[in-house]
Amino acid sequence: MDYVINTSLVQQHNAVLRADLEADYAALAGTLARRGQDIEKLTTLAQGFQVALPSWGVGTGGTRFARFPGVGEPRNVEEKLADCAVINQLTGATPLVSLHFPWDKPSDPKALFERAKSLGLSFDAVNSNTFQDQAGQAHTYKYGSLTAMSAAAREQAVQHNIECIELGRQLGSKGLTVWVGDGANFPGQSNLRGALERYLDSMRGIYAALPADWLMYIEHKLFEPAFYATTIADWGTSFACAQTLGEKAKCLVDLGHHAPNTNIEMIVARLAQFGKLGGFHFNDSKYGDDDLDSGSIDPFQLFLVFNELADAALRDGPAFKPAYMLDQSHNVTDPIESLMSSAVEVQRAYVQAALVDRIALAGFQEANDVHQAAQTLKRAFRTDVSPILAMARMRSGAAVDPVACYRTVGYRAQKAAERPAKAGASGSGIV
Ligand code: LRH
Ligand code: MN
Ligand code: MN
Repeated sequence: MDYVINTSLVQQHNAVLRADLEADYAALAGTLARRGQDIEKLTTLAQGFQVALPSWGVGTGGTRFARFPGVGEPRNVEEKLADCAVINQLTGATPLVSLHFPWDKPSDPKALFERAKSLGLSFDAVNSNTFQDQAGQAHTYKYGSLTAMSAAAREQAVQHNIECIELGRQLGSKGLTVWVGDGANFPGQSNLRGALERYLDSMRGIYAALPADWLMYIEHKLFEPAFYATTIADWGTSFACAQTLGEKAKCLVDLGHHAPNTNIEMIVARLAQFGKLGGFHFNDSKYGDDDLDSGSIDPFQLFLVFNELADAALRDGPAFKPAYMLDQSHNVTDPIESLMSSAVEVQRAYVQAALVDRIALAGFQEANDVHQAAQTLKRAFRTDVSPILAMARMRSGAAVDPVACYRTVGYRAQKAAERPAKAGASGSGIV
């Protein structure tokens, strides 16, 4: 395998931190043992955790006001993969990459597949893009894509999604994520029911092209770019569409795609209960679609989401396996640092949720002991599992402290020299 960072540098970094980590780990093992929990099981669990990286997250993002590029940004999909490989090498938690077409459209899918493989990476769900016009396309999406009044624009959008499936198939992907920005900016602009009928009609065409072992993830979002009525605005609409389309259609929950204060963990519980929870785009947000680093604003919410996932996994067994992906935009931090920290934060929530004493919790719930039920969750959430995560990384050959290691090896400075800035270059294409 091609390691992007010299493995002996990672080992040197770990050697310096090893003694302190072992002491912290032993102390936590003692605390957990008194609670009847085996730290080794939790470390094994942490080592098995994976969350996919968004290819569009490794370049500096931007807002609709400006983009302030960083240095050494990846200029093509191959360079994006190299950055993803660094994140995976140092965290040991991100061996999957989610591509976005046409931003990441490979000229030679087989060569890209091989390149990813040599870097220890493979591909998670591929994302289609009908929220912006592509160079040379015949019909505009200005007034919608899968819901457009123009049958030709709808057909073009359907064909693009089918092309994404074909590319994804060659890359070993097993899923297609469909998010459309379709909607209305003004009351009266579009017939609300008619738009959803057209959406379903278009989605049936895409669904029919899915290989047998693929899933289609329907991603909802409250608003933006449509500011009055978004066609797939909420989990209810997403659920109804997934239900209508069939078994292979599931709902994707992007944490930032809800109104502030929405009880997202309850949405997760509902979708899981009815077999339609397909996966996640993890990020954090204060307002809406902020795409901030996972766990940076409301880590308790992230924990509560994983608490529902742990409950669903217990109830449904191995059949329950939603796809975990990050979807973030980094404007003022180094994207590699943000993605590493975010992967660790999602992994942290996963391990903390495994700490919940579910038998005690069920007992408190049955006895209506509200205070102790709430404290049972809080006890797990307050436990600092950092030594477990660091030990999991060290045992997997990753870095005890990924960001510190990344800074020490000077990867960004090296890329700054190798990848001179391109005027107007954007990681995501969204500015
Ligand atoms: C839409 C979204 C969706 C897109 C990505 C770039 O806001 O979350 O997942 O594909 O951003
Ligand atoms: Mn998303
Ligand atoms: Mn989003």
